[in-house]
Amino acid sequence: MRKLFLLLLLSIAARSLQAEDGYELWLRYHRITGKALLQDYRDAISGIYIPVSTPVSTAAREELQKALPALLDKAVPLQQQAQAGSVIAATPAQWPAINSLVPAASLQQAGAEGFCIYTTTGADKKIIITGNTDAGVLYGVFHFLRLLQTQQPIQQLSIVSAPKVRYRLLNHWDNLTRTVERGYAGMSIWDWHRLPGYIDRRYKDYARANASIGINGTVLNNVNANATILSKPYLEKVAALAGVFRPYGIRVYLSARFSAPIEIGGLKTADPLDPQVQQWWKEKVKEIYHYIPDFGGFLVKANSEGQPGPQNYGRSHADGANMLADALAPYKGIVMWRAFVYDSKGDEDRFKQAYDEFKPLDGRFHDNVVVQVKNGPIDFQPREPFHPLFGAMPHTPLMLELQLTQEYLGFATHLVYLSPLFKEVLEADTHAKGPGSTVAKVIDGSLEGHAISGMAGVSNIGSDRNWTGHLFGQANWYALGRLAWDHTLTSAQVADEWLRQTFTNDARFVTPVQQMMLASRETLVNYMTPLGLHHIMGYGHHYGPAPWYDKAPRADWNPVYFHRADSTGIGFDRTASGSNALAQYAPAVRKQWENMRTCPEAYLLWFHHVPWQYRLPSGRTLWEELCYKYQAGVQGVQQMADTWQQVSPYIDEERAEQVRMLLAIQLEEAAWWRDACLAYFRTFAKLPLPQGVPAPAHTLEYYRELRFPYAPH
Ligand code: GCV
Repeated sequence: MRKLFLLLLLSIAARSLQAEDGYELWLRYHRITGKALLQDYRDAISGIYIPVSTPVSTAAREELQKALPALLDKAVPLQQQAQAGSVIAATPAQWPAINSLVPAASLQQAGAEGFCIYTTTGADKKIIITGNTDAGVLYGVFHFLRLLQTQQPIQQLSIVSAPKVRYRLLNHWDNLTRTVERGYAGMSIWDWHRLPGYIDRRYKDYARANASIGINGTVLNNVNANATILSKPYLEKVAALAGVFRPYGIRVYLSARFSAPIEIGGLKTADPLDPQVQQWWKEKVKEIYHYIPDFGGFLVKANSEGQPGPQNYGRSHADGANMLADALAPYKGIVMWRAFVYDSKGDEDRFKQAYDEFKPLDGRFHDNVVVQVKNGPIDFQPREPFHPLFGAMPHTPLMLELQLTQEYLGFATHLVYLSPLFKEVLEADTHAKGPGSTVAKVIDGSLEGHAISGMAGVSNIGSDRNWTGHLFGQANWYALGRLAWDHTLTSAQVADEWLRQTFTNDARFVTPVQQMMLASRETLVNYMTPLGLHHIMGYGHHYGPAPWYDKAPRADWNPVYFHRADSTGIGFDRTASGSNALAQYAPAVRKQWENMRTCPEAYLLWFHHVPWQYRLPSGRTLWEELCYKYQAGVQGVQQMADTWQQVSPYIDEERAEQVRMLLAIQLEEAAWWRDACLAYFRTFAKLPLPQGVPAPAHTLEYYRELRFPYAPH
């Protein structure tokens, strides 16, 4: 007996010392720490009852069998029938007793993918996790495990939850070579060469992680697409991945190259109105569904940044999208047609081009087309005003595209929690149908009653052991899923959940780190692009500051195009006296933003060319405020580093050290941003640095001469 006890102690000690490398993400399932709570959970949970064994219910069972014994540190057997203390996971069709235990109205509310979690009353209490479909039950299982991992009471559960958005997707910008465009976490996790024969364990863990946060689709390849993905050998590989993801409710989608009929079909044209082209796509789609019967559909980048598209043949985006949509319609597939388009013809403000091209097409897309719109009009900047297309195309479903990979936000080196950025756009009021017409209501379909609704995040996942390069990048993947499921969750809630599951429930860690996460995005905006500056980073790779850069082959790839600093002031005049991009917004928005006095300070230089000595509500001049913001950004990173040092003792050394090292780099890079930008802008403002803002560490020439030929891009 004593020996057994000693062995148990040893195994517990070994476990808590075990190095953690981040691979398990937020699905760590470590033993519940509080004694009383552990006892409560042990009392409430005696076993698992799952009456059927469909592929999805098997995934749910496996997850419960992995998690419950580990969390409770006791055996939690599979049971042949429900009894007191059973955790039951089933649809009412699979276990009809649910009908008398769970209110019918709750099940109705759960819809096709939602779930209900109920603790029954009476002497033989049970926990019922149910939904109308297997997928709903699986989401419920993951939610239940989230409750346990975040140490919530489970005595009287009565939860109903349904996703607010139907298509909740990751977009991988992964190439067939395994490089990842704008990827900073290693190579692509898709091992194309060894597929379909070799199934990496990661595929399943990827699916588990996604299902746990409600993500139900993944676009496997880069929007700058290679037509080869549509060839037979690659479809077999895609089918193998789809097979791994299916039990987790995840469908596979592909980025389609518009010129594929020429490249792999041997046709002379890809004109969407050409009957041969239409026929080619129909046959290709039929072939795809032969391999992948639940294929989700296509994502398309067309006539943008050199990609082929319908305009090559004098046709419109609607012509192109509808042709693909018609091929997919018999199988219920969809087309996600991207609105990220701009060209270098003419000198029209790049801000305006997507709206100008798409607004006239409103109502011309077929029913299974959704237009995918980036959160802002330029390109995933640290802060952008909401895209003017939101609210402007009432007859077309629009889905929101966010970027998890930190192309413009310090790559995988900077700690930036993106939920506040996501929420900022979701809560922005388009005023399309009067006050309260938020972007969230546009993209969840509720504003205009659209059946298709969606949210996508450009993936930050790669082959790095911890998946996202920076451990805190995991929080952005997590936030995408949670907010796509329920955009009313707050950033604080999402951070709290993620921290508790990923690190510890210890409040001495969770509270300060949650605060640090919540402030991190504003901190980054301050040290990179305060007051509405945008797109002033290094050319091509987008690494580091280069506000002086003016050598790009296109005007609108140059930082100088965007900040327009001169001796009189700084900023892009987008009012009626400038490019008039503001005219693309509803009158209520336009009115507020077109006046320098009422325009929110955060967007000031997005819309106005502001004199250096202009006095802001703070009483400071624009120049002073710019300097203070840059300085505040650097101080913010210093605070993050200090906080991290204080809380490190509460977590494992390996992860604490990883984050510490990255914060030290972030601090250096924040100071670099501040110094380089102020050294440059000072040449126009010709004003002294205000008190408290240190002189740049180097000359402007020094910063201008820095080169990074191998920066990831
Ligand atoms: C996939 C930006 C990025 C490109 C990306 C493009 C897009 O321009 O820099 O790498 O291409 O956006 O979203 O299509």
